[in-house]
Amino acid sequence: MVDASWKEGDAGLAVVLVEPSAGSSKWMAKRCKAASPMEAEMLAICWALQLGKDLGHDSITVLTDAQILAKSLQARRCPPVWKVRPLALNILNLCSAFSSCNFFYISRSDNSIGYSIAKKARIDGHVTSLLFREGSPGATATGDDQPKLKLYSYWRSSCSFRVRIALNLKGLDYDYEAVNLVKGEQRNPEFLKLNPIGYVPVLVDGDIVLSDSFAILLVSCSTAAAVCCVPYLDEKYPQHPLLPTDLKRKAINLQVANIVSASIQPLQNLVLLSYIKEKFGPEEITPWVKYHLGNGFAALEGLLKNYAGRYATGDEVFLADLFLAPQIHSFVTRFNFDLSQYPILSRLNEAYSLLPAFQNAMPEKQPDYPSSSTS
Ligand SMILES: N[C@@H](CCC(=O)N[C@@H](CS)C(=O)NCC(=O)O)C(=O)O
Repeated sequence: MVDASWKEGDAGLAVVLVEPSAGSSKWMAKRCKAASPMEAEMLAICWALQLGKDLGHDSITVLTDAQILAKSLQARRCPPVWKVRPLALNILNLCSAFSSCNFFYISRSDNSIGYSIAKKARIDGHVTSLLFREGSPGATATGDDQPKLKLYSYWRSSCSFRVRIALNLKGLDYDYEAVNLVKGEQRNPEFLKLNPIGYVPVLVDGDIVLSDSFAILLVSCSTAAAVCCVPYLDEKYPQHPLLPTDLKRKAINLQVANIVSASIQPLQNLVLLSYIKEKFGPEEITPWVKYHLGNGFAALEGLLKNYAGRYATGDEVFLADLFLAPQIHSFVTRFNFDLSQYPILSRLNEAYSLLPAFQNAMPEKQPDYPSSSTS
């Protein structure tokens, strides 16, 4: 599978080499110059053919989302754009190295991994080594030879909910390890070894233990560019990037995420509410939560006025949405507050409810969701 991302002369090329007999795939990406999107796509095709040839393959099938290109090359014709004729001849020449060489069209949505990798390569020239993987090419793969991800989670935890959405968006399979916060399992010595502060979520990825949703979603800083903070999951699993490339939108995503995770969620955390209940009485909980969540929601509503599209910062799902959906869900279902005074947040909530990655991350869908809602 090949794809290319192009903007103003810069291109990112991606090749996902699938070897069905070995049941494995290799993902590669690089940045280069190209005069047009079509030229970029053709450079990606050339690269794939060259790789196939170097690896000694006898037959090859190239899947591209450039429909006209696939059709022309399959018919061994040059595409109807004279500027790319030399490249087309190069491709057709490379074809003759194989006993069978086919070109087929693949839809953009079926080629989403290739697109994400190519886009990342265009923006971040250092991605080549990061993106070399082996394993199944499917969007769900973490790699055949890698241990499955394990997520320590609690059904109602909004911080775990954020990570569940991200894993679903990236199509990453994981084992769900329930930690019952109401029973105090987060303070078991075994769990404290994973996260000394006794909070979920914790994500175990091979020998890496990430015990904070921020660590999982945000803090791995790329050495490639000082300005670019690449989320851990994006760096390791580039499909469906969590941050936009546009600097302003990226900043807004980080701002929303930080408002939710630093200035709203901690004020509703179980450990704090238990403390308030014990020190000041149970009747103090609702006014406390209402006051602080109200402040936070008003700020978010104002902030998003200038950015929201179908989702928080435009028409694509990004980090801000991963933090907003769980926070809104707990506002409505855990505390039974009225969301209608926040029209943008209400609309976003509706939009999230239609997305499978969000639906499947919902508290009600988790294996530890209690059959009676007493927990
Ligand atoms: N900054 C942490 C906060 C984690 C957190 O507060 N987790 C809550 C659930 S959303 C928790 O485990 N609370 C346990 C308790 O209050 O005892 C993160 O983003 O992961």
